[in-house]
Formats: sequence, structure tokens, C-alpha cells
Amino acid sequence: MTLIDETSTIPAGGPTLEQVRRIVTELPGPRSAAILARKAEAVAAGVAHSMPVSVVAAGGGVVLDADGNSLIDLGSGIAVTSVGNAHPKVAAAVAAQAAQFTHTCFMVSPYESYVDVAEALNRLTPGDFAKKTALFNSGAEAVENAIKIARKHTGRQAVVAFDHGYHGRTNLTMALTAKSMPYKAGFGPFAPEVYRVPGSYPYRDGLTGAEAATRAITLIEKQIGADSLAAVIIEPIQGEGGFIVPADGFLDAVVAWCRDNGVVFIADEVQTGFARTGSMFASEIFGIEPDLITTAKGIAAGLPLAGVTGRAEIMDAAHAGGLGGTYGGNPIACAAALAAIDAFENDGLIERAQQIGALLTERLGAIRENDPRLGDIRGHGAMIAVEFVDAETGAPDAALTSAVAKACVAEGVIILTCGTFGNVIRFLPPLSIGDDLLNEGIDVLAAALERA
Ligand code: PLZ
Repeated sequence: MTLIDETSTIPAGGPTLEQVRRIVTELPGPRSAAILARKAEAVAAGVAHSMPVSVVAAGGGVVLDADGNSLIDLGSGIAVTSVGNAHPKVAAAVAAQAAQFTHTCFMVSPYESYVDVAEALNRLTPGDFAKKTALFNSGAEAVENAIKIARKHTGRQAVVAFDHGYHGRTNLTMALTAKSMPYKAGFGPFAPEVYRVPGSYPYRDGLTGAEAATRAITLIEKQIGADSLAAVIIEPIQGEGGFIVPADGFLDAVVAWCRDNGVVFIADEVQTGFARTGSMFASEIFGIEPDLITTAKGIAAGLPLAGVTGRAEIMDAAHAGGLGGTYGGNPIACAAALAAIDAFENDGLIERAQQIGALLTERLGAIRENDPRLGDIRGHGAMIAVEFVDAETGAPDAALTSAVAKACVAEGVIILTCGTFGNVIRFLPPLSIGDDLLNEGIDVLAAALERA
């Protein structure tokens, strides 16, 4: 049952793990290959993976595989291990809580750490008004509940989501998600009363924020009607859709329209939250105060936890017993979140995210000077992406993107793609990564681009 036979030779994860890229076998090496062969037999084919390894430890800016390969982590498990993998404070908090009690169900017999997390979220999220929080297990579950709450509060049913939006893989969140392959194809029918409008994609639509907002609002008014609309949900910076940063003025105009029309504005900060963008929440970058904010991912350093936080009067709309779930706000996940939040607030991680953003944008910008295939470089903080295009036509170049990503993976750099057109490489390093590893990761990418 053990993953590798000499378990004692596995170093501890966390920041003390040797911070180097070191490739000692082809990827996957023999031990990883054996485990991946078992995966192919035992795990459903729909659960794919992008890095062909089996992990035994991780920390700082590296991931160690079963064959002793040390990989540069530019993905943080999709923006989750922002404080660093196996962060000592998180590991200690998890171990201590696991020895105390592992579960009671907060709906049966409550405990303090859930309340602590709710208070922290109420304090940290933007908006100087009375707030409340409910905790769940995943980003998708948080989004589902935010919509439930908005519908109950408004007595309306329709929900607006945006082109390029991603909100999860459950039925309602599939409906909210824009992209068919791989998220929706063949999995319908989808939840009703979900409408999609174009958002703001400055690189491709050429509109100002105000123009893009007018386009969206006009469609909403004409095709749905404000009186039928419970909520508008948007990621302040769209994640899976391609790290699309809306033009200035777009989000605040949509928020203002929602407020004028009694529509709940929900910011899905599952990917952008918790220092990722160089602010505690991306909403702050755009000066908006969402009515509800969904969080997950970075909140608990890898333990499954998610939240809906927002205006107390909206959050309280659901009747007693209307919200919950067996595991939501599990005590071990809450202990991890409190340790992670402590790190976000006290270990300079917001500043670190800004530094990472500056380094990445500068390095990528320098590559772009001589390489027009880098059509756009965008993002904030440690959430930066490059959109690859055909240098002549500007058309999305998914083939180049996947060739470059594959080359990076083969050389031990965990790199993620995204984008509706599959032509975006995104950088989501843990905030615990050092500059040397970041630079080395970009060097590998640059060399792969030259060969491609
Ligand atoms: N909202 C903005 O980014 C999850 C999905 C990876 P869960 N993004 C990564 C994949 O291919 O499944 C995400 C997000 C935003 C919601 C979610 C959903 O969060 O915790 O994956 O349910």
C-alpha cells in the first residue's frame, strides 16, 4: 500500500525542502509511472492530470515526486497553496486539531474555530458594513449557496453570468460556467434561469469598461429584465477563462446598476482571493464592494473549505436549516484556515504577491519584445498570464500554448494553461517560492518558446 518502498528517505515537505529543480529520471520516472498505471486502472478516466508524476512532498516553491525529481511549482495546485505547501503553521494546526476532534457537524454541535473563520472573513472582505458568513467544502458549493441566498433574499430566480466565466463542475455551476469542453459537454441538462452576457475583455473586444458595462446591462434589461434578476455573478479577474482583467470602470458600473435595481452582486473570488492578486481580495483592485463574495482555494492551504460572506441582511435571508451540509466548516479545515489567514496577514504575503507579479511581468515583457506570439501579458500579483497568438493574424494559438506547456512539464516545471481558446499559460506560484526558482521557471519557458 505504501507509495514508495523506502518511505524513510522521503524528506519532510514545507519550506525546508531543498529549493532546486532537479530531474533525475525521465518524467514520469519508474515509480511515478507504476502509480500512474494503477491510476489508469483504478481511477475514472474523466479525472485527468497535467503533470505525469506521483507526489511525495512539497513546500516552498517545489514539488518532489516518488522518483526524487524536484519540480518547480508554478501552479500551487490551481491557486490553493498560496501560503506554501505543508506550511509549518498549517501542518501544526491540522495535527493539533486532528488530535482534539475531527468532526461534530457544525449543524449538530458547533465549535469556536468555525466562528473564528467567519469573523475573519467578515473582517477581511471588502465593505464596511455588517457581514455574515457560511462555510462549505468547495468553491462550487460556495457558488451554489451564494445563488440560493440571493434568490431567497430577492424572491427572484434569474442569474446572470459572463462569457469566459468559470464557477465549478456541479450542475448549477456548470450552467454558470461558459466553456463547454471539458466542463459541460455531454453533462446536461443544466440548471434553468441562468443567462450569459459578454463581459469586458480589453485585449479582444477593444471596449472601454463603460462601453462593455453598457453592452452587458442593455442585454440584461432587454432579455431578462431587472425585476426577474436575483444575482449577477462574476470573477473580478476571470481565472479558468484566461486571467481576463476587465477594463477600468466595468465592474463598478455593473455593481452600481445592480444596486439601483435590487440585484445581488456576487464576486466569485474563489481563485483571486487571499493575497493571490497582491490584494487580500481582487475586488479591492477595482474599488468594488460586492454584496456577496465566494471564497475557497487559498483560504485553507489545501484543506477543503469554502465560504460565502456578505451583507448580513442578505446572508440572513435563508431560513434556519436552509443552509448547511455535513462537512461544511470542518474543524480541521477551519484550523488550517486560521493558520493560513495568520500567514496572509502577518508574513508579508500580499507584498510578496506584488513582487512576484513585478518579476513575472518584467521577465515575460522582455520575452515579448522579440516574440510577437506573446499577444498579451496580464494579471495582478501572483496571478499573471500570457495569451499566445498567431503573430500575423492575432488568432488564438492553442497548439503553440500546449506545445510550450508540454515542454515545460517535461523539464520539471509545473505550469498550467487556461483560456476559452486554450491559448493562455498562467502563473500561479505559491507565494513561498523564491526568485531563483521563478526565474528558472521562466528560463525553461523561454527556451521552450524558442524551440516551438
Ligand atoms: N470559482 C473562480 O476558479 C475552481 C477548477 C479546476 P472548486 N477553479 C479550478 C477544475 O478544472 O476543476 C473555481 C474557480 C472559481 C469556482 C471554482 C470551483 O471551485 O473548489 O473546484 O469547486
